[in-house]
Amino acid sequence: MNELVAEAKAFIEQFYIEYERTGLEGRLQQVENETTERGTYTHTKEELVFGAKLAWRNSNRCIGRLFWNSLQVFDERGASTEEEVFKALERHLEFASNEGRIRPAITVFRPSEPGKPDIRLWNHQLLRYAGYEEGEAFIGDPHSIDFTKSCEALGWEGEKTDFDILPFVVQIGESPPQWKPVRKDLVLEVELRHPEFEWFSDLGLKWYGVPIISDMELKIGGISYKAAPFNGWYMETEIGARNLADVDRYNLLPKIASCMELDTSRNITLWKDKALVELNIAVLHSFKEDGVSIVDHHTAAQQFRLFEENEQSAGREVTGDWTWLIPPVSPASTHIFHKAYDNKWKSTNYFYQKKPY
Ligand code: HEM
Ligand code: NRG
Repeated sequence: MNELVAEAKAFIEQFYIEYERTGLEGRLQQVENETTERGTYTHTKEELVFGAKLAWRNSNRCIGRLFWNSLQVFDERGASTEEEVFKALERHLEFASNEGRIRPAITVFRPSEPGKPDIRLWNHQLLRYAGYEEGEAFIGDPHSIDFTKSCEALGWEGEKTDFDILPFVVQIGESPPQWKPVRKDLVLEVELRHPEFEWFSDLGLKWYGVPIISDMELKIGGISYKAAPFNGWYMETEIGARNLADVDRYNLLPKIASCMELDTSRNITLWKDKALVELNIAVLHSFKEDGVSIVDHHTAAQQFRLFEENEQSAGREVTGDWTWLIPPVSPASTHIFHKAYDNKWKSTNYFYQKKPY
């Protein structure tokens, strides 16, 4: 039995067992016949919905998995032109943003099939800030430098602010990639301010509201969906302790510490730690005040504990990647730090894939 048939059968069986469906044998036979004839098989809508949710439940690095079963799945396997893909991305953005009450969602485009060109999204996230190298200095997000160059090569031009939203870039097969600016009315952003430090808003910092990872491959029962952008909401540390703080990202700790008038000449003042905490407070305060969903790392850890309990009750083992699950701020203040996780990877999951550019 070939590998695809084996993976397909294992997935279909899991679906029928978890959903307590009858008719497993017939469906297995169908999948095997179809795969032998065409070299692939087609998921039913229900299998696709379950598969996308299951892939989230199996994401070892995700602390947000308590909500795996409430994922909204948009089936866009019928989209075949770049224009149709752009439209579906806009719909996703609008649905997910929901004026701040963010809804976890995934849009699934057609899978890889023999004889059909793949659909690929070049963006790392549907919303992301451009990055430019200007001699020694950077403008914007250094993480985006390569992709920004690709966009420029395709004819896109940014305003060269620190927060230029990059365009959607879609490629079908070997055709030239097509790009489209993201409609401004669809971009939710939060300007950052601090509940006590009045000077904070003068830093002119902001971040977008919805993280929508668009460069991972969704694999369900051996079928590969290379374009399947998904989103939840942010945990504050992703913005406040990494995106805006990492030395190779926006690198803002020295500036914030100096505005706080901390002694940055000696490590023992813990100026970086103090600046980090205040930056994270500013992120939480601003998102909350604007009514944009966000979770702090303590609440996220509690929710993850509930997920672990739910899984145990259902008789399933929780796999996890400890190095990613612990939050980057005060990790030992969460229960996650104090236990071990099995980092075995289940095969229905979200995977990294080779960049198309
Ligand atoms: C990773 C939180 C929803 C799949 C992560 C990380 C955090 C997180 C903090 C680590 C990111 C990093 O360190 O860069 C959340 C929260 C959610 C959520 C608060 C709110 C609902 C989702 C959804 C999916 C998902 C809806 C998929 C359907 C993943 C995957 C990773 C991840 C695949 C690993 C990404 C990578 O390897 O780069 N999540 N998540 N998460 N999450 Fe979630
Ligand atoms: N750290 C990245 C986003 C990674 C995924 N995080 C989520 N996913 N919250 C960043 O942009 O900071 N999600 O689907 O909600």
